[in-house]
Amino acid sequence: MKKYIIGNWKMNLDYAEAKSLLQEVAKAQDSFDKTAEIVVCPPLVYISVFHELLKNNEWIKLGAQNVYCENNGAFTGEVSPTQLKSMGVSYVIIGHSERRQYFGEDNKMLLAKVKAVLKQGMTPIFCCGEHLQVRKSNVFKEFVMKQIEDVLFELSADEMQKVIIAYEPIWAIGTGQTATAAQAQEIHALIRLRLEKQFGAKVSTQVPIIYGGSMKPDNAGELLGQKDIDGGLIGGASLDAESFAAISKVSE
Ligand code: 3PY
Repeated sequence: MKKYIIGNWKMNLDYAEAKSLLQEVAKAQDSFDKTAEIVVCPPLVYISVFHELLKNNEWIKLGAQNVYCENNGAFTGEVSPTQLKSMGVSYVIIGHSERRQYFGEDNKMLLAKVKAVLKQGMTPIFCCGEHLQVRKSNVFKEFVMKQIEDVLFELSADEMQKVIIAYEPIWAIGTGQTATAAQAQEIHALIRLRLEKQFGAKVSTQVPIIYGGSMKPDNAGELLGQKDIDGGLIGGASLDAESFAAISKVSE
């Protein structure tokens, strides 16, 4: 399966900085793995300008960090799937731990978002992962599986095979601490097994399961070398074109 190298810029960079980073990434094409799917997810406010800037660029795909579940209506401040679609967005991050934690997004809302994004032919990147306390309590496997079951097991097999799953242990986000390759692989393999039981072998082998949480050039090789790790959702390191490219290269 092809590797997915997805940059989550979060709420960083002013317009001049964001534009210049996108231009640096675009100029560095030769430094990226040509076989990988390269996606940038800038703050929503820059999506329309990025759509224009990427008009003649076929290898950088545009992603959004969030979306609402309705296509239009009185939802002040929200952005809809059809609006994103009309701006050339192909991927949408859904249920990042920061959205669950700070904006109270629950499973019911996340399922509605996943379905709304699929309906527009875009790819949801569904995030799951456990807090440090949960990891320490030793029920972390059940915890992550429940996040997946409560949302993704409501989908049909046909819908499921169009989703990307991102496993992001919360204790490794923005902390500089990364899950070891073995810790990440253990959960990725378990997710794949649960997908197989629920949707069958064909779907389970088709769904990319990517890792997020302080992925950097110096740990990416080991993580991406694992059998069930199909790419990275990259935070801080995606804010530097060279590091972002280097992460893609180690997966070549
Ligand atoms: C991180 O690596 O910090 C992320 O949260 C990526 O989404």
